[in-house]
Parts: sequence; C-alpha cells; structure tokens
Amino acid sequence: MRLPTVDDVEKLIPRPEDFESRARGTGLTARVGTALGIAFAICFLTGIWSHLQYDPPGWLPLGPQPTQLYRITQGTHVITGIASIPLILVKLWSVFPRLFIRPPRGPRALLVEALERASIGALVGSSIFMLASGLLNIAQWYPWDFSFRATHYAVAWVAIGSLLVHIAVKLPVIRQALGAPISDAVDDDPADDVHDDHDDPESLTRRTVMLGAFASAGLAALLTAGQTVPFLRKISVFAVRDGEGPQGLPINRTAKAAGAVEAASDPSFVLEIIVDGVTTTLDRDQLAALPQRTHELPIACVEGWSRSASWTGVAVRDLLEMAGAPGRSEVLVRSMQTKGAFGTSVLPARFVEDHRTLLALQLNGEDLSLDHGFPCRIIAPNRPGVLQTKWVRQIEVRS
Ligand SMILES: Nc1nc2c(c(=O)[nH]1)N[C@H]1C(S)=C(S)[C@@H](COP(=O)(O)O)O[C@H]1N2
Ligand SMILES: [Mo]
Repeated sequence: MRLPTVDDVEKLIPRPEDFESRARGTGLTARVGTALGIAFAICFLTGIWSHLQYDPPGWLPLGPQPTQLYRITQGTHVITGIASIPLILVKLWSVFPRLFIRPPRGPRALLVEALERASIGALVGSSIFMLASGLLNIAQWYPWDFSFRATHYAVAWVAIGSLLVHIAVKLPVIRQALGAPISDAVDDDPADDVHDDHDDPESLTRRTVMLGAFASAGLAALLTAGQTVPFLRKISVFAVRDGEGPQGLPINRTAKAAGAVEAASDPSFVLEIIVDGVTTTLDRDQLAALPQRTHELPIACVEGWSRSASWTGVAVRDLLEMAGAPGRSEVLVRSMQTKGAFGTSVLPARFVEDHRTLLALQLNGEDLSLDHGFPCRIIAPNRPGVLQTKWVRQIEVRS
C-alpha cells in the first residue's frame, strides 16, 4: 500500500467551482456586505457612545439632557446588532467557496494572500464574537469568565479596524459589483462566470437571496425593537424583556439575586448622607415627609430594553442642600447589595444639579416594590440603566 501523496489529499479538498449555487456572486456579496457595513458602523458608534456614557471622561460634557438620548442610542445599538446576524450569515455563505481558492505561487503573492486572509480571519472572528457575546449578554447568560464590557469594547476595535482594511482591499471589486445589475456582476473569480442567473428561472436568484437577507434583517430588527419602542411592544417576540413587569416595568436583577432582601426590608432602615465626613440620617418616613417631586423618566438598560415610568421622590439636590452640601456636587451612591456588580454608582455634578434626578420612593404612584429598589433608589435622566442604583443606603458627597 502506498501512502497518500499531497496531490491525493489536495484532490479531496473542494475547489471554488465545486460549489454550484448560482445565487452566489460579487453582486450579491457587495450589496449584502454594504448593508452589513452600515449596520456595523452604527452599532460601533452607538457602542462607543454607551461606553462613554457608562463612565463619562472629564472632557465630555455629558449631562441629563436630552433625557431620552441613551435610550435611543442603546436601543439602536442592540437593534443594529441583531439585524446584522442574518446579514452576516448570508455574507459568509456568499463568499464561503473562496476559502478553497488554492494559494498562489511565488513568495510575494503568497505573502499578500496570507495577509489578506489573516485580516479576513480577524474580521470574521471578531464579528462573530461581537454578535455572539452581545446576544448572550442580552439573554443575561454569561458562560465566560472575562468582563463582558471590557472585552466587548476591546474586540469592537479589532472588528472595525479589520473591516476598514477589508473595505480598502476590496474597494475596486465593490465598486465594480455595485455599478452593475446584481445578476450580471462579473466575479473576480473566473470560475463564477459560468453561472448566470437569468437563463434559469427555476433557480434561486441572487436578487431573491439579497431580498431575503434584507427582509430577515428588517424582521429581526422589528421583532426586537418593541423592547424599546412602545407601539411595537406587542409584536416583539424576540425581545428578551417585553417591557412588562411588576408596577409596569421589567426587572433586571431581583433583590434576592443581589442579596439585598434582608437589609432592604429591615424596618429600621435609615439613609445616610455623608458631607465632609458628617453623616445625616433619615428614615423612610422622614424621606417621605420631605417635598416630593414626580417626573416621567425612562429606565434604559444596556441590554437594549427601555421603558418610561412615573417616579416620585426627593430630588438628590434637595437632599444635599438639606445636609449642607452645595447643590452642584458629585456624589457616590452605595446600595445594600451584597452580591454581584453594580452595587455603587457615581452621579456626576451635572446630573445632581438637575432637579429631576431623584432618590425615588414611588413608581407609577405606588411605593417601590422590593425588586424595583425599595426603600429608595436613584433615577436620573439620560443615564444607562445599570447606574440607576436600587436599594440605596448611602449618598456620599465627593469633594
Ligand atoms: N443596586 C443595584 N441597582 C441596580 C442594578 C443592580 O444590579 N444593583 N441593576 C441595574 C440595571 S442593569 C437596570 S437596567 C435597572 C433596572 O431597574 P428595574 O429593575 O427597576 O427595572 O436597575 C439598575 N439598578
Ligand atoms: Mo440594565
């Protein structure tokens, strides 16, 4: 028996021309790719924005206005991410046979090919990681040990960087493909020229695949958008949270999950306000006896769902003034949470200054339920949901 030679093995590996679907072609790839590129660009920019809102750097004058801004940018981030999934599947399917193009001969051509393939590898890998990790985060399933936020942010730069390289390399092909009708586009891969849509009306055409990809992306967006767009709520079967929950608002983390039940339901609760090392305490009845304000404000979760509600409580600004601090101070909010992240948040002075930034006692006209943050929680305009700290026990002015 003779050992198989390299040539024997090579014969077993398919060649691009072995993939017979006539629906593939650069006309399709370029169009779906353009849509995907636009979705990625919007997703990237809104993602960077979310990162900045989460932890505003000093140079960015981020404040409580416009009230709905984070709700819109983060809703858009999640919707464009989800719409990208059918687009990337079709895009990958349309170029898949190119994986089997045989390496060119000659060291220089080989090097160029290797670099191009490496950049495509980085693009495909990072894109799949972004969409998959985003999706799992929405589902609140964390089968990993790394920090979601830091990793999702870092890999986003790899994805967008390799996307720019890819577009630069492919620009001539993209231009040519977009300039011609979708069925006629001539491939840079000569093997594809034999395929021609319009002589076989029975076959799946490139146009059908393209329209199918766009329709799936549109449908995916529509079916998710209801978690943030009120009038789409009823049809949003994909939304992980449909905007419903006790007191008309979803709950992300329950008091039990946060290990806050015991402290939060203790009748001897007092809120501590610390100014210059001096602590003022107020129990819940005293808080309720202070002048109350009511505002309509949204909870806008990083996971893309959002919902407006009517909140009643004491303005944080009023509390600080009462405790002897200037109304324009930065404060550190601590909760009674004993398990998991998001137990504290920093309220920058711009937010504290706004009288709509509340230490809320009531939601939609009723006392807060335990899961919505009883006895009191922070609610401020234009803030990511994770910073709307529930079960507040202490407010400390930072000098
Ligand atoms: N102390 C504390 N506050 C918290 C959280 C938390 O885990 N711990 N989760 C936040 C997140 S991620 C969101 S979206 C909102 C949700 O508030 P809700 O459950 O009242 O709708 O609460 C925020 N406040
Ligand atoms: Mo959230």
